[in-house]
Amino acid sequence: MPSAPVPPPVPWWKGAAIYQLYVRSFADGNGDGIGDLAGVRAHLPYLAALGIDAIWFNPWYPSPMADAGYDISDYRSIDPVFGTLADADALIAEAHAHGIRIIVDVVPNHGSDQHPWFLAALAAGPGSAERSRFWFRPGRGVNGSLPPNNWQSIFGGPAWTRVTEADGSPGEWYLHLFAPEQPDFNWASPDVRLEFEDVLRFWFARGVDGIRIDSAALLCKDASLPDVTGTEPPGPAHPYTDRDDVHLIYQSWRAIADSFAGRMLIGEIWLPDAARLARYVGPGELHTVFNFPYLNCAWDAGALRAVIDQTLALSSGAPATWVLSNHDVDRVVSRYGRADTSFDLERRPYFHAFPVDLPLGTRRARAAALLTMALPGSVYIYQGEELGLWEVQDIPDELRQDPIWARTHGADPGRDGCRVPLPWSGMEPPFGFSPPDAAAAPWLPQPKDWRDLTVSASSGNPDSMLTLYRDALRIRRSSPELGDGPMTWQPTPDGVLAFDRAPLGQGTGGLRCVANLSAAPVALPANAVVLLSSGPLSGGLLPPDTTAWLRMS
Ligand code: TEU
Ligand code: CA
Repeated sequence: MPSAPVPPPVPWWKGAAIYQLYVRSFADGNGDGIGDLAGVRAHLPYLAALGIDAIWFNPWYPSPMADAGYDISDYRSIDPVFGTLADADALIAEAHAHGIRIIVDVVPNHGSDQHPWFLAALAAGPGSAERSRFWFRPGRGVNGSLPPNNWQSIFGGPAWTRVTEADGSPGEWYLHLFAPEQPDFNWASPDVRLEFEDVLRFWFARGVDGIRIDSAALLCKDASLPDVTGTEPPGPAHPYTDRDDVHLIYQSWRAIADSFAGRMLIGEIWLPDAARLARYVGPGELHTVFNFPYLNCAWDAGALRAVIDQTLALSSGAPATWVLSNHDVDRVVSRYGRADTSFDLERRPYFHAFPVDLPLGTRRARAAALLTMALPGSVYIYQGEELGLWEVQDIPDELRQDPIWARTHGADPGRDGCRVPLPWSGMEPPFGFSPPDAAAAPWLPQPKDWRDLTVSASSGNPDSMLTLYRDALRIRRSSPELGDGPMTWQPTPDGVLAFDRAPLGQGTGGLRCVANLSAAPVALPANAVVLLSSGPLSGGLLPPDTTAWLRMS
């Protein structure tokens, strides 16, 4: 008798809850004021108890830290400030023992100006093979004193910096879409392609379960380096964003990932056009991409529903990802406490000009957390979101670290406000981030008022954000309806979102999520048991800015 066919295993990332861990700001093991791998290892039980399935680490490689580690000088090691490769190996093994998978950040668009290839390119001079791995060009104008074209750095200022040649003369210019310390690699160079394929294999062989690809739509450039007019849409005609040839790179990366079992590729791609975004998760390419339209969306039922529908329609079989926050954007409790609750990282000063109503923002962030964790697919949680940390907008100028601040001459405050070290315990800074005998203060100052948001203060508190995240993640893990699978919208009054999650093939019913974004309380269905709600019900009604998870009978 033939046995019943065994269904193929569901890939682990399809419904995973993934914790984004920004190492510099997570926990400092050795007291130098900077988070490190020892600090992460000491707190793995915290992450296991939180109920996450995987950790994505922001770059942990050797780096001069001109852009907090996104300027990498060695893609196969660990920065000494964070630890050693042996620490990383131990951390990967310990995380796996907790059932937690590991995703690492790979930055292929650019390296560090201290990367051996860039130093070799400087030394070798114009026309050399070493320079062909980057974008070196003579300048325009008299004596080549003007940049080769009009491209601007995403961090402000020109995207070109002039070098001094070995003989001391003013020389060629090199391209950097970000800071000058981050020269762009030339992806037309076979050396570059082979190098990164090898970097992928290096980390997969060490047991890493996934790769987050930084600035993934920017790698390929029009080799004629034309001026931009600012009207080119991302795509084949754009000189450097979302060009067609970038897909060939990810097809070969996918083949490498598939040659190891169960490894995942996620792209960081900021594209306004959902159809172009969807191409990256087409057949034979990336497994998932970050859902930035969802992150940028206002706290508005109609707008959110449109983004959710668009996300699910365009994922072409790839699991959706849901992300409220990351290390580049304002913290969610601050965003939702402003009169404009949308976000756009290119207009940060506009958003920072609004006053923040923190209690309102926190109530909405709680509701958004339950809405997000109920949607079909995987969810990303940026460290500190589970504590309800706010954007620190009043960091003294002289302590700001983000190159965006300096390169825009203070016009854009940059991203330091979402990168402030986590508060773990105690009544005053460093709130257990560093050991008691620490030699240095945390690398960014923590607000005194975070004493109420520490992990210790939150742990015993039934009303804390941490308790909500722990409860939600526990229910999400133990409910087959949640994570990957279908969803069905339910009819609702204006400003209310409601949908059912049911296990595949079982129709509707099961678990219902109701989010009230309207100004009036709404009734909940009679045939429901409330499993969890982001705030107290009042007289059996769901108040404004509150979400509930219901078990339907
Ligand atoms: O961010 C990429 C980035 O800055 C995008 O937001 C950019 O605005 C977009 O690609 C423009 O089209 C990543 C990292 O997340 C960030 O922390 C780094 O600073 C940056 O790359 C450079 O590595
Ligand atoms: Ca440290």
